Amino acid sequence: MDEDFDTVMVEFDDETGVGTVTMNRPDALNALNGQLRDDIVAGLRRLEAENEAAEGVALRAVVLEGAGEKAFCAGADVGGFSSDSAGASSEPSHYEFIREFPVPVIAKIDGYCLGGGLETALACDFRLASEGSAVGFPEVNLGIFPGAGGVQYVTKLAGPAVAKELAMTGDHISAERAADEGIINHVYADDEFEDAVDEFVTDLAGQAPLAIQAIKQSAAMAVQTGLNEGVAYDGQLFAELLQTDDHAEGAAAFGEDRDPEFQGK
Ligand code: CO8
Repeated sequence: MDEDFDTVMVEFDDETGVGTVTMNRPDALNALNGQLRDDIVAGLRRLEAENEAAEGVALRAVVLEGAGEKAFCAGADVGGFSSDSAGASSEPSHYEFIREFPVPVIAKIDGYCLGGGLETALACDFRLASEGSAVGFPEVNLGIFPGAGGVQYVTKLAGPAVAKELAMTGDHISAERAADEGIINHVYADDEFEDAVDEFVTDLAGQAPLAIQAIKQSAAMAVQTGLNEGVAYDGQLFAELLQTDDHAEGAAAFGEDRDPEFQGK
């Protein structure tokens, strides 16, 4: 399945279960206007629809990337920003939609990842970057600040000093420094980037989908709640996973010394 929306391209590989959503405004460094934000959500919904005809879970992982040579995403579209970025809507924002999407979303960062673009990457489950990439929060230069939780996310990942440094200076930092600070998961040499991301994502897509979903839910709970409540929540998720066909398959495969084939049931 390949499908184009106005500002994103969507692909699905039914061999691996990997979907790709490509932000496609390369002339504006994939800056987020209202259409692109809506299309990211529409693209993810389109990919999720792959599960409808499948037995179990067809969609196993999603890669979010930016078209063109220069950027993952250079932030909110500065042109249409004050007029269209703050509109009240009953629909979830693309940030929230990614955060709550039941499948892991991997931000594939090759180039600039700034402002709302960095917040989009931070809403994803993983950030993989090429070594030439740069991240930052330039909002302060516009007299604002990262309005979609950027300081919150970076504080949780890297501590308040790093969050304040990024947001208060507006400086870009290298992917390597961002990885040292825990903001980016892995940085790869430019010529190894495509293969390394493919390998990471394909491996992830081969894991038991319901367990992966439970881990995403557990990690989301961990950043918002106390330890006792979080551990109790994990206990419920675990009890549910014990009843799944995937657990039976995993245990059988282990006993038979073969690779498991998980279906997400
Ligand atoms: N919005 C619109 N267009 C952009 C943006 C942007 N954010 N960034 C770049 N472009 C456009 C440029 O205008 C240019 O267009 P054209 O060719 O028509 O002149 C084209 O992309 C290429 O850009 P440059 O020529 O500037 O390329 P350079 O390589 O010289 O520089 C930079 C690249 C450093 C990335 C530079 O473009 C830049 O600094 N861009 C602005 C980055 C920025 O300030 N982003 C933050 C925006 S604010 C934000 O994200 C707040 C989010 C809060 C969310 C709240 C939700 C409720």
